[in-house]
Amino acid sequence: MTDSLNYLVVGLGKTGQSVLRHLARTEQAFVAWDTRANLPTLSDLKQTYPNHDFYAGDLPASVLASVDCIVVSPGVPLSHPVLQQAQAQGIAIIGDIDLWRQAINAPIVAITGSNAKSTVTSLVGAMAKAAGINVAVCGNLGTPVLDELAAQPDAQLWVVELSSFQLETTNNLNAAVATVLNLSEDHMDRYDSMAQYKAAKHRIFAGAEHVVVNLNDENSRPQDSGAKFISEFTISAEPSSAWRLSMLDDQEWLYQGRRPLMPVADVAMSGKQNYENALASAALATAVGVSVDAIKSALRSFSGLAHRCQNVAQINGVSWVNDSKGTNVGATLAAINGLHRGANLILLVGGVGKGADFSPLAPAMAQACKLVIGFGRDGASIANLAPRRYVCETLQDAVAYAYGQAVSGDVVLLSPACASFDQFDSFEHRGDTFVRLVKEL
Ligand code: UMA
Ligand code: ADP
Repeated sequence: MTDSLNYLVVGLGKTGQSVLRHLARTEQAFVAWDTRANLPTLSDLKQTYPNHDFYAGDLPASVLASVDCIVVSPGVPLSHPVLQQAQAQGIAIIGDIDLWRQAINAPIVAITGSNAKSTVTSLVGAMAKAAGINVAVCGNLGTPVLDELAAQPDAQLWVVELSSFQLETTNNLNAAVATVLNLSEDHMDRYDSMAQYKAAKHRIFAGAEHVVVNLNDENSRPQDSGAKFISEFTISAEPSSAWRLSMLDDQEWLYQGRRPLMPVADVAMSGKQNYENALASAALATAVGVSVDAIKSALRSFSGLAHRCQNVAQINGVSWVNDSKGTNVGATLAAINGLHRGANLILLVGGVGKGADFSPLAPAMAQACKLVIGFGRDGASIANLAPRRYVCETLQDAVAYAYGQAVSGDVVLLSPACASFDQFDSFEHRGDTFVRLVKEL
């Protein structure tokens, strides 16, 4: 069926290609454009969609005249002059999330935040699965929502990770439950201010029936949400109405309000940041009717995602931890605070800093790190904030130096506070390289 709009799909990576497949499946008219002149997939795409026009590099000025709606990929900034021109002409600009939203009826658990999105999304998915719900888990963490829609047209529940980039082009999500888990500086090469970044994140609350709020981060609370229900979580013991952490018989427990759920010792993930993630996930899952038994069962078995504070080896009493997904200051702070025992960390930092202010790391590095090793493009800018430091070129140099300095009881932590693209394809590539280098020691 066609709604007789003529679409322009902008950006032809994972998202753009999922949009092409969706528009082709639903027999809609489209043309497509990637601003990269030497797009390697161009000839394959033209072959797959022979009846559609594709443009790479500059977009001919005449194209916009015949377009009704633009579907923009998250990596393409809305400040691009062609998109600005389209906006001025009154052409609708949306993202893949809006197309998917129009096509589904099942309830949505919508998750954003600067950190912990992927962990919480996967964990809520595991909780729903444990409850026997046919759940689709997708979005920024990997599978584009429209590809998941094709794979799981009958999903009973959607658990979706949304980035600020995706939310910029998302209108009226109307989630069953939505959360901004936390907010700390990230993507400052795309946003003019924290206020602008926060405003993008808070679009997740539009039309939400229930919101889940982090009491330890005021930026998590919607300003004027019309939500019917609010649940709150905290890593403190108070208030007693919240999802919280509190002591019971000399053990720390997860609580749902006044009701003790389980001791943290039974949670498969470790570290305080992950107990916080457990509470947020439990609150979200409860909001869509997942049972306490299913929640507890998932918490006992879900051991976390790769590249997030993952133990990779124990060599001569030294622990080696891969937190390659620590791509901003907030994540690296959480990793330092979650792992140090006194000043026993050797921290490996650096890569592409995305315009961030690294100074909030200085006190934690001074207190918790016996040594900070900087590598890559912005490694020196971070390491220079630490009293004990070493600066080198590559991750390989950093691992070799750390090996020479570490003694039993130390933790060597790769949590770079930066994106990886100066020296690696992705955070996974960086983390896998670290694991390989450590195994070779
Ligand atoms: N492109 C242009 N013009 C531009 C910028 C990019 O044409 O100005 C083109 C590129 O040439 C390329 C394509 O757009 O061909 C890439 O599109 P994209 O950058 O939007 O990336 P996708 O491959 O579509 O992947 C996106 C998310 N990437 C980004 O937001 C940058 C993926 O999140 C997400 O998993 C995927 O959609 C599925 O939803 C990655 C990410 O880094 C993991 N996200 C950021 C984060 O988590 O911090 C937001
Ligand atoms: P995202 O998808 O938001 O990037 P991930 O679950 O992939 O989130 O984790 C990203 C980084 O955040 C990792 O370095 C992880 O160790 C760190 N992290 C995990 N939980 C928290 C938390 N509750 N607060 C801050 N950082 C966290």
